[in-house]
Amino acid sequence: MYLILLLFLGCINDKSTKPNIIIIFTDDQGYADLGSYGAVGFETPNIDRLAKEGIRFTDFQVSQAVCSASRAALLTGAYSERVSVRGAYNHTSRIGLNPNETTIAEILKPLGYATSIVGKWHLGHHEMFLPLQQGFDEYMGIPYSNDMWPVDYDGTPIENTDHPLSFYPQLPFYEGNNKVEEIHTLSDQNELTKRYTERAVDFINRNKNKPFFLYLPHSMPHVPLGVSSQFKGKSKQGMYGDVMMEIDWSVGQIMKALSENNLDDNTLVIFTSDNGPWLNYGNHAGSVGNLREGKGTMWEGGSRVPCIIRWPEKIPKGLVSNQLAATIDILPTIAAVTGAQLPEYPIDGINIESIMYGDSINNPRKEYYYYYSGELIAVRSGKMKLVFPHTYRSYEGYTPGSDGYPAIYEGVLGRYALGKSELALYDLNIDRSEEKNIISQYPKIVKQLQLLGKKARLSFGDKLKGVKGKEVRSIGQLDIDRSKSELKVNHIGVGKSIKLKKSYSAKYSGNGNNTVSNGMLGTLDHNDGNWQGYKENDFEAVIDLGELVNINQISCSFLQRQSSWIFSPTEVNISISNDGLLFAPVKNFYDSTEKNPAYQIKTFSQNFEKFKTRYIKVNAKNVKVCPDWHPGRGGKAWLFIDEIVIK
Ligand SMILES: [Ca+2]
Ligand SMILES: [Ca+2]
Repeated sequence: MYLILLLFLGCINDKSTKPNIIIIFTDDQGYADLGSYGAVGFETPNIDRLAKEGIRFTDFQVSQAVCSASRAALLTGAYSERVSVRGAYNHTSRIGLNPNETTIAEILKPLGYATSIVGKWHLGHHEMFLPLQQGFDEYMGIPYSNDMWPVDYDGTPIENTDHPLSFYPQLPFYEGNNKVEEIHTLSDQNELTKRYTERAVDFINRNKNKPFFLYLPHSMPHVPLGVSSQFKGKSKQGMYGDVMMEIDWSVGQIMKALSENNLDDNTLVIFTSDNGPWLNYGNHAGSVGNLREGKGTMWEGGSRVPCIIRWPEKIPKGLVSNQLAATIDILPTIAAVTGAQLPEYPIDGINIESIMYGDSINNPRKEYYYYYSGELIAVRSGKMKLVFPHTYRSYEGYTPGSDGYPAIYEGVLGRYALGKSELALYDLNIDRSEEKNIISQYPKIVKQLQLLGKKARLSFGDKLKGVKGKEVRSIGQLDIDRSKSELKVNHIGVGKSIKLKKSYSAKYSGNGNNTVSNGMLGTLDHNDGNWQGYKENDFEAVIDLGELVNINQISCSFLQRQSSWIFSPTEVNISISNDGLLFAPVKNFYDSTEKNPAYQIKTFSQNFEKFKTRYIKVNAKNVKVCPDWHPGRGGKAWLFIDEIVIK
């Protein structure tokens, strides 16, 4: 009886002590933009209090220094590359975090947690990708970034359709699965932090009697900055400081709500940022302190963010950890402290409870991969970071913008300089600024890190080396994709010799020279390795069948994915020859380049009766530059081909 009672009590106890979880995720906030991390010109007393009463990390990493990718990693506990989320989605995106992926909200739901997201989602804005389909009970906020709207940098609404920003529709604001409002002006943006905060506090009050998970990805301090009248002009730094002070106020309101509901001790609060500051906005961007570069790069200024975790019941006060840890570690750590099941499919995060409780010597995380948009930029082992040769967006050597405007570089508003890095080794213990390349001093470590790079590439691939990863899972697609069984086609041209007139891009090389005669078709994903990309160039290939062969069909297919600047051809010409010298045209297709956000594979196919030939030439015309209605107007356009099928 006693034992049964104990078990029974144990059960009750377990349920009542499941900690509440709150993740506050700021947007584009720099490493040094909190009092406890050295902020200059403004104060953040409420967030500093979290640090004093919990643990503060000094070497905390995001998976990729850009919005969508970073959020995918936080919510799934997997490297962004594993779940194929890259870059920052906008209203034209036809993809999203795959609904099959398991988020933090979804591991907590079976334990009876109430779950809410308040703020910016950015993992796909079509209904199948929205938070309610990823484990959240409620959602209020914007689906992508607050600068994706038809408003000029000075706040003037854009009516002139020639303006590049007129590409965007009005910024939608969602409640659940529905758009309920639009954000039209800077004064609308001024209210966002306050509105999010009120909703977050309301959620806490409504759910004080059961465990809850609150995910609060603020829209701020991402440009265009917005701050309520209560904080306007309050900081010495200017508008950015004002915005940070309001975010700090917001944290104070949340802590107040916890304490008023007696939830203070049993709530685990995490405060961190999605990536480093967008430095070309100058005084409207944050600060990296002494770190190198910022958002959009995997130098520490882009990837390293502040992170504070407070949980009075378990975490000792005032800890500072210099251990390597990352946003991907949050999911497994939450799973460990709540007893939640880990996702069914492999993830990359590690339970860092031991660090959280004060172990400053042992680190369960030994290594880390720095990826950016499919490129393996660097690898870490302990404090050693090996950076691979790559080019990157650089903020150095030119004057940043100011007061809401980005920098002008080479006469173009918002353009970045191009940085170039050689193979370099940095010891982040003594050189956080990544200034001293010490590669020649540590050949053994370099060798070891090169092996780690190999391991990373095997798992997640590397566009810099043209390698495909074995562990990559597919992105969620709105459009119907080719099924796997359709991808392999057997036809007469497979393995036959092929001559290409113009060279394909090294970045989208497919399977090299024989890509269009290897019997493999592509999917809607332009990164799947089966597509060959031509930048500005036309495509022209001659296939030699080796002898005169009877054929009855020639077809070829091209990808249309306009949001990635990939357009189907304006013209496809097929001609044939018996000697390889004199070609006779057999079919010309003409196609227009209409605005079409759908991802499509366009096939051009011609049938023949009793027809013999040895050489087949296919020429496809690239649209060359993005049309006027496209955001990349005037920029070099892509043509993607996967196969010339001969039957
Ligand atoms: Ca961001
Ligand atoms: Ca192929």
